[in-house]
Amino acid sequence: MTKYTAVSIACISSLLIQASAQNKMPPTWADEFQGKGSPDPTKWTFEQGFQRNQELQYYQNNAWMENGELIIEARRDKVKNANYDAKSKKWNENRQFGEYTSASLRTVGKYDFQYGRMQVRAKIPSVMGAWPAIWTLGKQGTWPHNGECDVLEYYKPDIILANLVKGNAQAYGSVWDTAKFSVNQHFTKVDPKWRESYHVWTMQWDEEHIRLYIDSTLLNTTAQSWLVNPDTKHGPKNPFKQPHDILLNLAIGGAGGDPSKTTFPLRYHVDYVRVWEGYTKNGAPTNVGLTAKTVSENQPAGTIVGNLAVLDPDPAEVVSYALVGGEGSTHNGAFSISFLSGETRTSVLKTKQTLHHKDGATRSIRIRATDVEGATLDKVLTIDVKKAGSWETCFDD
Ligand SMILES: [Ca+2]
Ligand SMILES: [Ca+2]
Repeated sequence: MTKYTAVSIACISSLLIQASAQNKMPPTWADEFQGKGSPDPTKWTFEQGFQRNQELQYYQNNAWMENGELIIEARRDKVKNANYDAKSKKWNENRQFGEYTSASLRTVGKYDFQYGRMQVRAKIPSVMGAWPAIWTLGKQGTWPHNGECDVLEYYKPDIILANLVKGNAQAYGSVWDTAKFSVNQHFTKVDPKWRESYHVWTMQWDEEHIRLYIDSTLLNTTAQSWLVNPDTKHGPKNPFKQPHDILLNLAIGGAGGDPSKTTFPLRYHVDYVRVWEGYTKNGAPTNVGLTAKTVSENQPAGTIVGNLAVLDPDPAEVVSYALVGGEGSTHNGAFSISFLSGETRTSVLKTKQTLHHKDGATRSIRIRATDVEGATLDKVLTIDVKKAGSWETCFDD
C-alpha cells in the first residue's frame, strides 16, 4: 500500500502542475480577504437592520477579515430596531427588537459585472435556522424583474439550492428556475466531512446560458431565452443582459427555519471572491488522466481507483465527469464517479462492484469531461485488475 500511495501522489502532483501552468490568468476583480479587521470599504457595503423575507436577523457589521478569510458571524443577540414604529404596518418597522444579529455585504454601487466567471470558496454553517447565500442582483429594475441569481443558498430541511429568478406580469411577482439538492443524499453520502469542508461555488454567465456549480458538480443550467421578463414595466426585458452586483450574507430564520434550538454564534467563512469579467471564450478540455490505473481484485464496491484530472486552457475551469456510452465503454457499469469537496477539476473514480482478476486483467471505460461552457472531451481509459498484493499505477499520457 505504501508504494501505491507514493506513486499516486507523484502522479497527482504532475497533473496539477500541468493544470496550474495553464491557469495563470488573474481575475479582473477579486477580494482574497487578506487584511485584518473590517472588510475593504471600497468593495463592500454592509446592509443594516431588517431587510427582507421577514428574516429574524437584524443586520449590522458582524463581519471581519482574519487569517485570509472573511468571517460573517450570526449571534443570538437582542438589539433595538433603529426604525421601530409601533404603528407601522411594515414588518421591518413594527418589530421593536431583533433577537439575532448577522451581516450582509453587497458590492452595489462599488462593483458590478456582466458576463464572465465568478468563483467563491467558502465554508457554510449548515444547521437549522441558518440561511447562508452567495447571490447577485441586476442593476436596473425592481426585484425580481432586475434578475436574481442564487449561486448558493442553504436552508432547511437541509438543502443546497441554485436558482435563477425573473419577473412575472405583476410588480414583485417572481418566476423561479430552482435546483434543489439534499445535503444528505448528494453530498455527505459521498464525503462525510462535507459540512466541515470548504467548497467552490461557480457562476458561469454568458449571452446564452448561466451555469451554476458546487465544486465539480453542475447544479443548474438556465438559458437566457428563459430569463426574459414578460414586459418592461418593472425592469429590463432581459434581466441577465445587464450588470449585476454581488451579495454575501448569513440570514437567520425565514426559509432557514427555526433557530431557537441551534447553538450560536454561527460562522460563515469566505476565502475569496474572484471574477473573470467577460471571460466567455473557451477552449475545450484537452486531456483527462487518471492518477492510478490499477485496482486490486476482491475489494469491496466503492474502492477508490484514482482521481480523474483534466487539462483545460481556461482560468479557474470547472469540469464535470460522466461515464458515457460509445466505443470503449464496455465496463462503465463496474465504476462510478464522485465529486471531491473543494475540487473543480478533479473527481474520484470508484468501483461499483467487486472485481476479480480471473474475469479479465483490464477493464475499459469511457469518460466524458464537460467544462462550464459545455465543451466536452471523451476519453477511453483502461484499468488493470491486479491480483491481490501486486501494485502498478500511473497516468499514461
Ligand atoms: Ca483568502
Ligand atoms: Ca474550457
